[in-house]
Parts: sequence; structure tokens; C-alpha cells
Amino acid sequence: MNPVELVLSPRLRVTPFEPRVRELGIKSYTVYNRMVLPVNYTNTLDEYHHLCANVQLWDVSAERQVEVVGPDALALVELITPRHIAPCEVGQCVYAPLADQDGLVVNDPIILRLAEDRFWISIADSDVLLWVKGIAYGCGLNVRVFEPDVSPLAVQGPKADDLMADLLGPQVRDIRFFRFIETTIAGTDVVLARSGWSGQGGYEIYLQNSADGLALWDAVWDAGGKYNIHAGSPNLIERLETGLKSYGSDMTHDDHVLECGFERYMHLDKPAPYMAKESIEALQAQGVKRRLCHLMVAGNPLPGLRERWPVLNNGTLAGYASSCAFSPKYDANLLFAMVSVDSATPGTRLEMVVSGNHCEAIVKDDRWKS
Ligand code: THG
Repeated sequence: MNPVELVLSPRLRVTPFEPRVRELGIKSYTVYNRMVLPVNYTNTLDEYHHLCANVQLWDVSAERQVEVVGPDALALVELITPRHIAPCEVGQCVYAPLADQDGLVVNDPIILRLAEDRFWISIADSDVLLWVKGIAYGCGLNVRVFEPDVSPLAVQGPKADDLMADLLGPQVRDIRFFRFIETTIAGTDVVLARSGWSGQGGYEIYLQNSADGLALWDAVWDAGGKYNIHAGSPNLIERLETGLKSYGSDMTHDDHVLECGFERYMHLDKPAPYMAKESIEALQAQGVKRRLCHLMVAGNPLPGLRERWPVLNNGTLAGYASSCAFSPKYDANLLFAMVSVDSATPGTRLEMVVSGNHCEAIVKDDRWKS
């Protein structure tokens, strides 16, 4: 199929790093939170190999922040997620699914606690700001909810630690996973977290003033020279190998929070009230009917997935696959698929239909084993 062009207009918001991204030869963008998200500079496979061996700089400004601040901030954040947020310390981040009163998944952000009464909800691609503002007003909560001028820049890959230690000193090595510090880089205030959308390790630098974007980019880029830094982006192959699901593709507002494999990130009996509780209890009583699972398809690389591929069990439609990449590590295609529970047990052999052709797909556990 012909490559198509994405027409850039002010409706697709620019990022503070866009001039550097363009100079470095960005070839494709996607759109995320009404902002451009750079995807490929070369191609996904070369970028995968580079990411797993070196260090990359990712413009992930499109992971926008929803700031919640004020006396009722904790109560509001508790309300929107089945995860217990009170134990999250200042300086800590947690991965937390957001779910509405029907238990449907609204987003799967990282939540950062900046102060006892101040949070950033670092969102995936959906309109969290308006939803949270509506809840705050409807519940009469004493909070301010807004989108600050904050843009994450990710430094990912096995050389990220050495790079950041050169830039800021050896103490950055002590930042624990999903913890952050406040510091300055190139004279601009940043939040520096050990996190990021890859399994390769690294940091996310939250720029707090768009006007300083290029100075920040250049400082990290220059420190990365000796580590063979490349510009990159969240990588489809790597994120499937690591098991990172993408909101909008792998789960959407059509899916219940109990169906999406969020068990580890929920505390259904948490003490604080939350909107999805009754719906979760009702579905638990009924029994969950679908489950997001890992599928492996042997053989040659499958084509790019534009529309979800049907998954069959003994000839009957069981669900749909939503993401796919050919993995060099497993020498097989890796996929996520939402399928009926009776088709979701690891080891089950299913069939998948890709542009008219049938292929065998095996359900795997969440480590791509068994
Ligand atoms: N960084 C920031 N914001 C984001 C993302 C990010 N917002 C949208 C999206 N990505 C959120 N999704 C995820 C999903 C998983 C993880 C991070 C963001 C992740 N998970 C680890 C895991 O599953 O093992 C650890 C989770 C935990 O221990 O709580 O890292 O990338 N700023």
C-alpha cells in the first residue's frame, strides 16, 4: 500500500522538541492527545536493535500531564482508579488504570505524587482532563485540575545510566525504579524519573517550560555523543517483547478494567471510595467474560496491523488481535488479543485470520512463556 502523509496543522499540537526531531530526519508521526508523536527516523527493526544496545532520546511530549492540586487532590485521584494511591509517597510514581462508573477503562497513566496534595497524571491517548474536571465539579471537590506546560523527554536504553551520570553526577544512579527527583538540566527545572515505555531501563525528564525544550534536548544529546545516542521513539517490537499494552489499541473505553490484565495495579478493596467499585463487584459476581492475552504466531513476519484481526477457537469467533510485531528475540510474531475467557488459557491453540489467510496462534503467559 502507498505510504500516506499526515498533514500537520496547529490542530496537531507541536512539541517543544520538534525542531530537533525534524532536523534529525523524522520520517513518520502518529497523533496522540492531539499532539504529534514522532515514530520512525529509520525503521522499527533498526531502531529496536539500537535501543537494546545503546541509548535513545524520545520526544514523548504527547504523554500530557493532568495536574490535580488542592486539599481534595488525593480523594479525587483515588476516585478515578481502583489502585490504592494513598501509599504512594511524594517522589514516587505508580502505574494505575483509570476506570469510570461502568468499570470501563478511561486511560492507563503513570501517576506522580509531587506533594501530599499535588499529582501529575501522565496520560496515554484519551481525554482525561475533561473527565477529571467534570468529576471534580460534580463532586464539589476543592481542587484545581489543568494541563500544565510539561513535556516528557525519555532517555531509554542500557547506556542511559552512564549518560545521565555524566550529565548530572553519579547520584542519579541511585534513583529507584518509579521514583523521581527535582533537579535542573541546562538551567531549566525538571522532574527526573526512572521510568519509561521500554524494558531497557532509563529515565524520563519532565520539561516544565516549553521555551527551554531545545536547550534540554541539546544538553542530553551532547552528553550522549560518546554513547552513540540516536533519536528514537516507543518501539513496537520492544514494547511487545516487554509486554507493554497501548491504550486505544489493546484496550479502549469498550473494555472493562477487569478484562485487561491490570490485577497487579489494582487494590479492589482499597479503603478510599472509587467510581468503578460497584461495576467491578457486579462483574466479579457474574464472572469476567473476556481477557486481554498474549498470542504467539510462528513463521514469517505478519504485515502491519491496521484493523484488528479476528481470532477463532474451533471455527468460532473468540476475539480480536490488536497489536503485532515480529520479535527477533523470540523469532516469532507477538500479539495482544482480547479473547473470551475460555480461549485465554496459556497453551490454548487458536486461529487468526490475516487478510483472508488463516494461521495458528498460541496463547502465552505474560512473559511469552508456557
Ligand atoms: N511515560 C509517561 N507517561 C506515560 C507513559 C510512559 N503515559 C502513557 C503510557 N506511557 C502509560 N502506560 C505505561 C504502561 C506501563 C508502564 C509505564 C507506562 C510501566 N510498567 C512497568 C511494568 O508493567 O512492569 C512498571 C509498572 C509498575 O511497577 O507500577 O513501566 O511511558 N511519563
